Amino acid sequence: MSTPSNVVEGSRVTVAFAELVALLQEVFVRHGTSLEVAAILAHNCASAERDGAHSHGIFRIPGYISTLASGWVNGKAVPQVTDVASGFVRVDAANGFAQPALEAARALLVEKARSAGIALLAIHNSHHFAALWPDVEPFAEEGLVALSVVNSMTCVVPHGADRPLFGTNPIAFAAPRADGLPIVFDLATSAIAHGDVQIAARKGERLPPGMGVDSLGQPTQDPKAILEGGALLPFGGHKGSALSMMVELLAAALTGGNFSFEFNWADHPGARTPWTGQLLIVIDPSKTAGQAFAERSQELVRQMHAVGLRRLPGDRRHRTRAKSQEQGIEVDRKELEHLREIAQG
Ligand code: NDP
Ligand code: PYC
Repeated sequence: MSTPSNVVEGSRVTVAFAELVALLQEVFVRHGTSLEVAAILAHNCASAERDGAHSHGIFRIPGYISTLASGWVNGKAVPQVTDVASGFVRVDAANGFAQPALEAARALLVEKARSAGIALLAIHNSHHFAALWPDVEPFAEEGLVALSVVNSMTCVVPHGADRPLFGTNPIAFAAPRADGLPIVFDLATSAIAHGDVQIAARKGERLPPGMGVDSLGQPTQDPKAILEGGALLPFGGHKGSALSMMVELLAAALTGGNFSFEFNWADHPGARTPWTGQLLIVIDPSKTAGQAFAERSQELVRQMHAVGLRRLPGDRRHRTRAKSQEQGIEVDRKELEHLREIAQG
């Protein structure tokens, strides 16, 4: 992979989406995944980078590699799909990544959602190390409504408690609308994603107040204090805490996956990917009574803009995507060179 990239300024260069996908695919295969898994993870990771979702783009590659090297995750796992009931699909990800499990079940899930109006996908024995919006947005692109939750690793103190228990537990939602890209939000139920704390620590930046506590349980704005024995707080006090609890119940208890506190990766130094579960609910809104759903969601957006809203969730990401598609994905030159090196061995 020696294609020269365009220099933007200083240490920044641009790379085409297809080139980044191909490069990341080589990286994954080189570090122990099957070609099928590599293709899915590479597309996911490059999409995050393309959309400016930096906490889950190429920043995550060292974590994927160290996890694969530790033997904690099976990069060649073949997911086992079970057709449980008219609206229920289950996948055992076989200690592999969650995205290939979703891919393996996608066609059956959509078929069930279109026939019954709603279908549920329960993934367990899975590792999710990525942003959640790539899992839901494609359903909205084909006219469906999708909701997904995934739990992660203990690092969030439930509201009113003394010690961490929950994961950062994101919730992602996508719905079609008549005149534009789908409406999508994707948010951690912690005050800040763990990935963003790592990025702040790496840059030597302080966090806003209210994100986390140090090892003594005292409020801190120092990301290193949070990472080294401290913990995060849920967003919105008791409300975010309740949502995080819901994610544990849906993503773990309902799927058969681990709660965020139930796995122990201590015997696998380098392991970074939470071994948990994921739930998706897909709804076919063509079954809705009355006016088409996409028209109704467009009307909601129109009214939100009419009262002064400038930015919908997903707008920043979609704008960044458009810029990346036009000009290439902007990345750090050294990071790109490093990817090219590790793709070779
Ligand atoms: P953010 O707080 O950055 O954003 C959350 C959502 O709010 C996004 O949809 C974002 O849209 C939107 N948004 C942000 N600011 C505004 C604004 N001013 N006005 C309107 N909408 C806004 O995300 P988080 O830090 O909570 O999460 C980051 C990522 O981390 C997510 O992709 C999540 O899935 C991932 N994550 C993954 C975990 C895992 O276990 N796999 C665990 C925890 C987090 P936009 O994207 O357009 O900015
Ligand atoms: O950013 O909180 C996070 C996270 C956990 C697992 C993957 N990302």
